[in-house]
Order: sequence, then C-alpha cells, then structure tokens
Amino acid sequence: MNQTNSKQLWAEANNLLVGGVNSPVRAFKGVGGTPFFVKSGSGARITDVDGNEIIDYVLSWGPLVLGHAHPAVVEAVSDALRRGASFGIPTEAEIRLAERIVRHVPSMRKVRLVNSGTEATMSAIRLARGYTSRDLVVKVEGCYHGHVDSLLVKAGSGLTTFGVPTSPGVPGPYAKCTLTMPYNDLDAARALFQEHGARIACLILEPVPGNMGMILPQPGYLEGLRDITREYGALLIFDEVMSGFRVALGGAQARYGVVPDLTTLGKVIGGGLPVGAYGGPAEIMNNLSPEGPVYQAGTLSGNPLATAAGLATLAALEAEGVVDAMEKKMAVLAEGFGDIAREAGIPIFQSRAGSMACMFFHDGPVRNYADALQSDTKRYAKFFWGMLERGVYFAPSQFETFFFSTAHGAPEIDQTLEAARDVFKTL
Ligand code: KE4
Repeated sequence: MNQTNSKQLWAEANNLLVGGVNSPVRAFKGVGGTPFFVKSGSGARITDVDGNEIIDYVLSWGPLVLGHAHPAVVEAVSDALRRGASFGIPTEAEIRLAERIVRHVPSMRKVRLVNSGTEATMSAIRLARGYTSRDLVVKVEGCYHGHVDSLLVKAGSGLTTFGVPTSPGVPGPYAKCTLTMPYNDLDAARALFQEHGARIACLILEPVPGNMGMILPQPGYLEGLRDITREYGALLIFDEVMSGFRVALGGAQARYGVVPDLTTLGKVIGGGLPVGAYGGPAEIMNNLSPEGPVYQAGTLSGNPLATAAGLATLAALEAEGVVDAMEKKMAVLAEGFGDIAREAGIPIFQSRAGSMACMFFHDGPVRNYADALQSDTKRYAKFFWGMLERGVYFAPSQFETFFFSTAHGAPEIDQTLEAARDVFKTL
C-alpha cells in the first residue's frame, strides 16, 4: 500500500503536533508503524492522501453511524452555517436535539448539551457529587470515560494501549476519591459498597464497555448494579457515549431494560461534529446552574452546526429498522470471521450488539479487563496491518471496538471477508 504522502505528512505532523496527533490512539502505537492521512470519506469508505480507498470500520471512533459525508448531514450543516456558526444565544435546534434524545432515552428527562464525551462524564460526576454531597466515585476497570482527572484510574482505551494503569498528572487526592472494580462481578461491587457505600456519590460505567475491546454484560449484572446503587443512595451513571444509539436506538438501557440515574452521550448525537450530552430526572438535573448550585458551562455547547449534524443523524437513524438492519449485517460479518478463524485454527472471541462489535485474539471468554489483557496483541497488530494493506481499516488497537454504518453493505462485507481469508493464513 503506497504511503508516500502519508509518510511525508507524518514527518511534518511530528514537527508541530505532540506525537503527530491530536488524540493518542491515532498514532497507531497499539499496532506499530505510522498512521495514514485521510483525504476524504464517502459512505463506508475513506480515501487516503495516496489515493488508497479503504473500508472504514472505525468511523471516527463511533460517531459516523450514517457513514462519511451523508447527504442529509452535509445539507443540514451547510444550511446552518449559512445562517451563522454560533451565537451563544438559545436556538430552537438545541430544543429539537434534546427532544429527539429524550424520545429515545426517556430516563434523560432533562438534558444538558456539551462539546465532548469527556465534558459529559466530567460534568455528570460533578453533578452526582453535588447532588449527594458525597465524594467517592466508583469506576469499572477497563472502562474509559474520556480524560477526566479522577477517572484516569486503570482506564481503558488509549491508556490500556500504552499500558499506563494510571496517568501521571492526576493529583493523589483525586485518585484517592476513585475506587475501581472489575466488570461483570457483582460480588466485588457488593463488597465495595458494603465498605464505602455511605460515601459513594456515584458508580459510572460503560454498560456495554467498548474501550477494553467490547464486552457484553453477563445476565443480571446491570440489574444488580442498579439494586446495589439504589440500596446505598449512590447514583448510577451509564456512560453511553459509545453505546448510545449503537447497541440500540435507546442505548444499553433500552437493550437491557436497566434505567440509570444519569446518562452521558456523545459521538452519534453529533453526527461527526463535537457534541456531548448528559441528562436525567429533573430532580437531579435542576441542581445544575443556572437552576442550582452545581456549575458547568460551555461557549459552544449546543451550537447550530453540531445540533444540525446531530438532528440529521438521529432523524435518519429513526427510519424503521435501521439499527436492526445493521445488527443483522454485523452478524453476517461475525459469522464469516468465525468460519475463517476456525479454518485457520486461530482462536478468536467475538462480541457484538447493534452496530458495534469486537474481535479478541483470545480463545475466550472475555468477561472483564483482566481477560481482555490476555489477548494476543501481536497477532492483532498483524491482523490490523494485513487488513489495511487489503483496503480494510479496523481500530489500531486490540482494546477498541469496530463499528458499522448504514452505508456498510454486502460489497463491504464481501471485500472484508475476502481480505480476512488471506490475512488469517499469515497469522
Ligand atoms: P470524547 O471526549 O473523546 O468525545 O469522549 C470520551 C469518551 C467517553 N466515554 C466513552 C465510553 C468513550 O468511548 C469516549 C471516547 N472514546 C474513544 C475511543 N475509544 C475516543 C477516541 C480517542 O480518544 O481519540
């Protein structure tokens, strides 16, 4: 795969941008080598600066559920831009986006729009601490909630890739206010709450984690967390920045029927533009400024371009059966991968729900962070590069998730499986 121009740009990027990137995972440290530079995208495919056309299963790490440059999104954002990019004054589109979010995630009765998933989780935790007047936060090992100081404790995603269990720069006292527990382990949750419950403001987790690879909740796990948090008066926060509008239109809480106290969203609700959101019952949310004492603000929160992109995306997603159709296509791909891996005698463990999925190079099961870390990351790197050379782009780390868009269809699945048939022979 010709990467002449990418290599040239990579040298320039490293001269000015830290690590050549504006977000660590893009640097391909998890798979070695150097990243390609993208020039454009359309539907399920991207074209890099050397003219290579590539099927994209990363989709900007989840937001592009309609694929690249969807006409409805392009038109909506262009139209909004012609009327002004930002006002810092209320606009109707913010109401309409909140309306659509609440329609699908009714537990988010009151919403606050922000500019990223990190802002959403950081603010939700501040709100939970303000509402409960408690300091401790519980997080799940391997879950990633953005680069929030108090949550960079055994975080997943980039930090797992870099093997840094906690990030330097997080003050000791912050880390002391954060307790961690393994995913899919109710006994550990119970024990932790029995010891600290009276001081715990909230438990935040990805109900379907996608930042240690993707792992599904064991039956009864989410229900158990709901009961335990309620028993101790701690808020349950579902970080659905990734799973929202992916594992189901209403996210994991709709798929598994477990209702959290607060929910955080991002990615899909911005359709590729910067949007995050958090929400919950008015009784909790009205503690936020200007209604209440918990402060949070943002110059560009709910801006016209991002809300236009989000509205166009959710409107298209609401079309009958779109999410189910993507789940069915994911199943075809997963079945194909399973057959190919068996023929090659290579152990893999797959998980998927809705339009997100993961393939661990691990003979399974993968139920938590410790299991995920046993994956064969060297083999994953060989898989990644073999597929990329054949025009198929998966996440540049074993500890991420891959995504479908409504634009991925039979041609993409066929090309992907044909490439995988070749690549698995080399693993
Ligand atoms: P952002 O601040 O990156 O918009 O969202 C942070 C975040 C919060 N919660 C969950 C569940 C998330 O997955 C994320 C961000 N996800 C990573 C991908 N694993 C973003 C990619 C990156 O860091 O560049």
